[in-house]
Amino acid sequence: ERGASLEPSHPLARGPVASPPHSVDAFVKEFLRELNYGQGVPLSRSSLNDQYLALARTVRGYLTARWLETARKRRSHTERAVGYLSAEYLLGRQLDNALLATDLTQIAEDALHACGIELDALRQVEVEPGLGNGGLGRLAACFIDSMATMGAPCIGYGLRYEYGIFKQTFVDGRQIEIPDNWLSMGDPWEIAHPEMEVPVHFGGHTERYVDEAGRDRVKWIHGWDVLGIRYNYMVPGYQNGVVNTLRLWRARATRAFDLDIFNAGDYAQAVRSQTFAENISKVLYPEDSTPQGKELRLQQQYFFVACSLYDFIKHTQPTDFDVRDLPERIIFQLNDTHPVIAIPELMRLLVDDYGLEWEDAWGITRQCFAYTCHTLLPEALEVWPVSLMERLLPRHMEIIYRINEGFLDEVREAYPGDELRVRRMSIIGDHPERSVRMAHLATVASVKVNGVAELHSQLLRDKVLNDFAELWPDKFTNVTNGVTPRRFVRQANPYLSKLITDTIGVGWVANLDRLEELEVYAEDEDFREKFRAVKAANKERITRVLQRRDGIALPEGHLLDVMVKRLHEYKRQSLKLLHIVTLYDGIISGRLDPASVTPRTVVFGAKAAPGYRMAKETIYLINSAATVINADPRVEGRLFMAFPANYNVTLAERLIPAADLSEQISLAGKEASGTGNMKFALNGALTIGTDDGANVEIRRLVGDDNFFLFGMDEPQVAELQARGYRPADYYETNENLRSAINLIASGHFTGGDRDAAGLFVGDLLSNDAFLALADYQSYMDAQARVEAYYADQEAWTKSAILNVARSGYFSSDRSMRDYIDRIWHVKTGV
Ligand code: CJB
Repeated sequence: ERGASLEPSHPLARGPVASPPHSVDAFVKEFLRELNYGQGVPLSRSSLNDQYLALARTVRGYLTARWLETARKRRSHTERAVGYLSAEYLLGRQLDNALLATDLTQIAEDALHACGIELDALRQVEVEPGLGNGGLGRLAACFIDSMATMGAPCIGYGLRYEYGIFKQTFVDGRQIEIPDNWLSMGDPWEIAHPEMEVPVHFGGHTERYVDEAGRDRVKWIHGWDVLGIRYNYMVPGYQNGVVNTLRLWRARATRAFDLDIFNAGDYAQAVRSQTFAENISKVLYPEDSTPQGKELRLQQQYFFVACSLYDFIKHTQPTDFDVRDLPERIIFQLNDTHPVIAIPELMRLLVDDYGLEWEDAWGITRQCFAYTCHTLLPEALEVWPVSLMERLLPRHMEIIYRINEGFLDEVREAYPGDELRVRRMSIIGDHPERSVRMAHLATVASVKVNGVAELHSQLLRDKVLNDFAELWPDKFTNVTNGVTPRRFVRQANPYLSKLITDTIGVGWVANLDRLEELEVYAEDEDFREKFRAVKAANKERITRVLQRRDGIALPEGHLLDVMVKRLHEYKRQSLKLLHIVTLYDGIISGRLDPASVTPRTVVFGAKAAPGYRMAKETIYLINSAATVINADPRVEGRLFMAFPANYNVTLAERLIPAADLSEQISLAGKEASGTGNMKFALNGALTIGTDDGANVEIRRLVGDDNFFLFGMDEPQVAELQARGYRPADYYETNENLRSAINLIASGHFTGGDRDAAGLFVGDLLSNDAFLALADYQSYMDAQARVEAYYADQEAWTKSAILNVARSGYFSSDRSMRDYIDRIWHVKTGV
């Protein structure tokens, strides 16, 4: 019998078909179907990878039903959405998050058990997609999670790098980078659409012409093209039935390249030019907070942004959509300057392709973007040489010039005769070469410009973008960063989660302010004991993880002191090293009785940009010091250093819940926010930190008694630098400091090789751009306060509980609420 044909209006054709039922039996059936028909193996012959892929696809099936349903609902209304434009998404593993979002964790565990498989074994198979460098990329991942959980319309746009952030290993203590071939076993979470090709153009030149209506127009005669291929990822909200989209682009050569190959005499050369096009989405640039100014990087930026704007207009809007309505439909959030080339791209689309008048197009464009700045380091603000722009994107360069003309007219009108100011504010800079200042372009075109913590936003207004804040005071705002409590508490810390849920109910996972209900339990002895048991269990867990993963044997019963973040001079891993070396030096020189030292394990995790020499030297010195200190019997086991290689999201999820002490020791005025600091506080670590970034807000909320503050504040730093900073002054006058530096310089940690420590020591003594020596004594004093406080476990535990109870503010749900209220004005609840 033949089935009835499905008209497009037929309910089954309009889909989605119902989600599979939430039962162990149904899950087993789906899983076996994926294994048999998807992987093509029976259970009895399946590999771990087969099982993982089948499991992931099973869970994806449950998500897909919700995803289609979310899309269906959204199609029927025309409300504004957020287009989050980010060159990085540091997602972390997907499986657990998807299980939690769909409330399938227990069912999956039971179902797999029935098949003789342990869920935990399959969890380990997943390779995390490392499509980001650090804080900025992880923030993007937290934000899209929160938008889905709030039921807010948001589509994330980015790049599907074939190679993510490099894998770090150590050879003789030195960092070696290994390519991260994360797709080699297949990615079950992506849905590819090779048929969805978006053309992207580069190079060539422009020509003027007069159109039928007699108007002057510009045509871009392209030099070469690539195609953008769409890859969708589902972004599930937490148990609310909403699934949003993350859309990442992959570059593919056009058929013109294929044809070239066919016609070319030089087959090999022709294939090479195909590779050239596909290189665009090949690899994530591993520099963090320091732009590299490489041509391929600009190609990446333009590529993903051009694909995304085209996709939004052509593929997500009705066919009769009028581009003049764009501001009602979309707000593009620029995650730092990486996607800022979207501004001239939208102008180009509106003026050249849709034939709008310049002023109309500019009026629209100025409503469609908002810009987040993530730095205060002036050298970290991206600039692109005009010569490169002209070669790669000639039409965009013209558009930027014209935007700049109009903008500088505005400046001249507001400040007649102030040509110095005009030059400072210009989108085009002249030194050291003529270049486009992407942060200026972003600021000019955006509805709002925000920093990522209160102090950072204030310094943006007062310093980095001061001229702009004077001209447009209302444009500037703050949105303090946040982290998703689903991944970083609920998943990462199941023991603490259970304790919290048993105590105040489960509502906190989607409403983190409710953690304040824990406040009263800080005074409850029984609760404190349970809280300590959670910490102890998390320490046991990280001990197992580090043993298995790195062969590191953590000692028992130590204060666990953790510094994990990218290796950067401004973050001052050097200062942490000086602290440990000072303790060690004190012990071996007999000035410090080892019995008086609090047993402490210091864990570092940090990747250095491959070309960042000082950062790599610091890694080498930390590893060298670890080898020597850990092996020295004079220490009597009271100091231990661990530096597991390849710190990533997966390790963070294991390590942070076990920490007692969180190291947030950047020079005041340099760390825009920090988000690791929030994760530690939420998991009950106390912070030792400077008055920098979001530390300021953490300290205000958790209270001075529950935070170890040290170091100069930003005005003091500015003052010292204005006076003239001489690190040698501190070396000469501080005996412990001098002795510690001398020990490093003597080659004690580097097998007698003085040169091996030379760069590090030389820089500290003659330059020390981030004032580590100036903050040294204050840091040592604060560490002494840590030791004294830790000796009173009841007091320490109270403080740790209060850190958890008072950190609900740092949920990325709250950050999203702030963006929505102050910048995006989109509706939530679908
Ligand atoms: N950040 O991770 C990066 N990469 C950059 O290129 C610039 C800044 C970091 O962004 C985080 C999220 O806003 C901040 O918390 C962090 O302070 C900042 O360094």
